[in-house]
Amino acid sequence: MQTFPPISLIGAPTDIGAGHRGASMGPEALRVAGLAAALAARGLDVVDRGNVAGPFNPWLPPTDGYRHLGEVVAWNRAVMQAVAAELAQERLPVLLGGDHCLAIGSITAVARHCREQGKRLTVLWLDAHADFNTSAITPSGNVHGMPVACLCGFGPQELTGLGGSAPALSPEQIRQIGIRSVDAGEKKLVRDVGLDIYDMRYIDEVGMKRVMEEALLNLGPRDHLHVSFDVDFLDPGIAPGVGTTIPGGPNYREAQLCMEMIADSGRLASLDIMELNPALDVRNQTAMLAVDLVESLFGKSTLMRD
Ligand code: HAR
Ligand code: MN
Ligand code: MN
Ligand code: MN
Repeated sequence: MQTFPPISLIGAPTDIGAGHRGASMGPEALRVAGLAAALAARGLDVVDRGNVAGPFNPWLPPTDGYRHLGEVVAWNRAVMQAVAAELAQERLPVLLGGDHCLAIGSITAVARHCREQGKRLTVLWLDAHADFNTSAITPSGNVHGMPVACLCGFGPQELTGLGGSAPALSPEQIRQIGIRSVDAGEKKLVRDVGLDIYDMRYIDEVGMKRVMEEALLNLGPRDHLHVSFDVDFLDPGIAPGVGTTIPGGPNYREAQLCMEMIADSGRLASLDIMELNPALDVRNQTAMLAVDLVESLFGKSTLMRD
């Protein structure tokens, strides 16, 4: 079993990049669902750093293909700084979203930390969506549909260069799991860059076990594994509390196996929990499910394997 460094929870209460209001309440819903206590009960050292701050959501239509670009940049800068501060103290940052545009700041900080420490970074992107849109092809202008493209250098300079000049990631560092909604222009772009996508069709055909074996292949002691968990990865039947539900996602056991196999890899070093929208949830069930899955991600297992 992996021994984890001390964990820092960082809330980012905004829906600035989303198409529905309400992800701004995500951090508090995860706290109410008992995230810190659940991790502490596993013997982990957990500190809740509270929330980072940023501009309010003016809820305006897109301009030049982006909604709220200035505000998105401000929030991502705040997130990047907060995540970098935890990594610098050799702590494991857990970002509580907030919409998924904030993964730009989070992963930019992680990528810089890995570069400085000579670590190899791999990002597992658990999502219904590829999040690889650009201003030219986005159907919505919502930046939560663009973070993976931005991290790979496709996007506005303010976001692609958040941590300096070079893109934070190259496409070979990313493995996407659970994908089942990709827009037409986005589809062409992910093919062109060769993004490694384990979509639902592939999960149906070979099963979650083989998918995770392939996605986690060749991780060694020099590897830093970042998990960016968009809660809409999960089937909406078990996780209704997200802004953009897409039918046909992983069921409870498939999602648990995915998390358990990540835990078994022993390489988890940073995490985002994103897109939880309490305004659309039912009695906080999606937040409680997310906490249950994150426990597995940190090594909780059935009695047969402890
Ligand atoms: N692909 C659509 C768009 O870009 C919807 C994106 C929804 N994104 C998220 N994050 N919920 O994955 O507008
Ligand atoms: Mn480190
Ligand atoms: Mn999504
Ligand atoms: Mn997403």
